[in-house]
Amino acid sequence: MQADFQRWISAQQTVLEGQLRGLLPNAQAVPQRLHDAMRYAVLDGGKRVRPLLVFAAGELAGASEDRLVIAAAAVELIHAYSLVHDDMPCMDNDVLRRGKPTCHVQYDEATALLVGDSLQTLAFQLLAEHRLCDDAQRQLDMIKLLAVASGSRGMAGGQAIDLASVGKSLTLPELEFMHIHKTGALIRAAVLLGAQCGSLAPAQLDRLDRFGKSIGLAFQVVDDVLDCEADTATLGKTAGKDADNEKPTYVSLLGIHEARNMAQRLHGDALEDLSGFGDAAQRLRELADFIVLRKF
Ligand code: GRG
Repeated sequence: MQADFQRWISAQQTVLEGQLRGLLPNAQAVPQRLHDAMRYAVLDGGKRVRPLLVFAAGELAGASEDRLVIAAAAVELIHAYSLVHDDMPCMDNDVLRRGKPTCHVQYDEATALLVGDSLQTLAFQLLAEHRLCDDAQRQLDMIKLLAVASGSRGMAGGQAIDLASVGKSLTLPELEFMHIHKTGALIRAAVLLGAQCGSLAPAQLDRLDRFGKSIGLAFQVVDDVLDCEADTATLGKTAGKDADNEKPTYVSLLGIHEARNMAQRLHGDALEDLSGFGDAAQRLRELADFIVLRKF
């Protein structure tokens, strides 16, 4: 990874972390246990890929950082909520996340459920109470964009299909449909929210939308490969869960070699979608490389 890109990532992660610390309820505020658990689930962990996409797309669209950091925080709160719920015994039943005990293990199931609920609503509270752009209608559209990407037509819907597909074999289009929703929808929303904090022509937004779709799916294909190839310590979550849970994945359907090829093809598509943007899209290109080449 280029040193300059590494510095940019660290700087953006620090800005986001500071904002999240201030935006999350204080752990001493009643109800302390819930607030403490919310902070446990969000702070000091994760790659922050979705916020980084918000920042990079926003940079391309000339958005100001004070607006981008709110959109980035909202997307990360939705992501953190989804991880907390996904780890619960009624879903993936996992004990390790981001290198530490999952929320329901560290606290309890009822608290974890409420943590997810509260993180999700906090995300929308932030989008409603901070100015993200100069046009009120566009801001409402942005809130709707995140709601649709998170709900039954997006991430939660993809998760429902994922849960229903355990032990079944899916066709490639069915697997793609599931992952475009479960993982891809929020990644795509991150790109578009960042872009809409700034100003781009409709045709440029369309290109970024296509970029978000390709890189969102590439993220999941790489996730499937890493689940097979990386170890638990590197991932910070239990490796090999997909096979153990008899979940259809790109690896189980295509084999590891073809899955890697597919990630490369999607990476190429994503870079192609950025081709008209010149240097302004450099951070998005670097993030696309990072998503496809990552080892964790
Ligand atoms: C519970 C509504 C609901 C949805 C859950 C996101 C999700 C849907 C489940 C997580 C399970 C999983 C492993 C999905 C595959 C892709 C993914 C989202 C991985 C985790 O994201 P990273 O790698 O995690 O960005 P960090 O910890 O780096 O933020």
